[in-house]
Amino acid sequence: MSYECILTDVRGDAALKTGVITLNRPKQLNALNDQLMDELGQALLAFDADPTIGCIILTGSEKAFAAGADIAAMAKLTHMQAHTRQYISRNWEVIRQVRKPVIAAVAGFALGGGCEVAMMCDILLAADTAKFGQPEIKLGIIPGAGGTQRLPRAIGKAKAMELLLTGRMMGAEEAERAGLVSRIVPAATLMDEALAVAEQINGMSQPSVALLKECVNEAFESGLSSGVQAERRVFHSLFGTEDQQEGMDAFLNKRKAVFTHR
Ligand code: CO8
Repeated sequence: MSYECILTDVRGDAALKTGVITLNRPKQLNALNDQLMDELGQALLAFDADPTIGCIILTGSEKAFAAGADIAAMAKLTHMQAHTRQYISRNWEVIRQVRKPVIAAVAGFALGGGCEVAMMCDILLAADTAKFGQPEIKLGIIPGAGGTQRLPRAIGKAKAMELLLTGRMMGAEEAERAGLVSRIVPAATLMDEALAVAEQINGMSQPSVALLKECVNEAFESGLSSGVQAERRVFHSLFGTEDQQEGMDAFLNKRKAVFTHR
């Protein structure tokens, strides 16, 4: 598949590899237009369906993960055009359909829709140059791809309100302190670090990985007791896998587990 607004690559030499998607509209700081979002959706689903791929990494450039939805493409929209999804909002939630872990490797600006896409990922690794924000309020709009919902869940209401209502950007350190990102790494090693995390996960039992992701996401959808119940059912079901036998046998015999993902 050839794309114009993204680059795709497969990295690693183990049995399970890592799919890398790089947002690539450098002149517009990776502003997210319909074509880019369509291509991103296609690439995500293609990696998700590929049995040789474990994790997926989503990244941008040194200067920008993505500076938001493409303002030039949205500027003249009418209410009805926006509402009927003729021009925007196609494919914005595809990333949530992906069953494999998606790691956002963020350097530079992750603003507006860019911050929202990063927050839809499962792990958010930040370069020390990363800057996060939801500046939509300055454009006379509000976030439209989950910013008002995912940001307060990630960093709490007070800080989220301040960032959303003022459009202020926060740097990597503040984002880490607030719990938005899992870790800060030097910009020069961002991709190596993301690939190392992906490779670690690729070495785990993949049924466990997919179900673990489902369970954690359930924490944001349901109440505590139904979430715990869902987790318990998944926990029990994993005793039906060969990987559970292998993992526990390997521990007891002091050797490294070799999972077959069955
Ligand atoms: N859209 C379109 N073009 C952009 C965008 C953008 N979001 N961001 C930057 N660009 C373009 C600039 O217009 C400029 O183009 P040109 O060279 O042709 O003038 C080029 O990228 C470089 O940008 P700057 O010269 O501004 O670079 P600076 O380093 O001076 O500033 C900033 C970088 C701070 C990132 C600045 O570009 C900026 O503020 N950008 C806009 C950020 C923003 O407001 N983002 C939110 C957009 S709205 C949104 O994301 C809503 C999401 C809703 C999703 C709904 C789905 C259903």
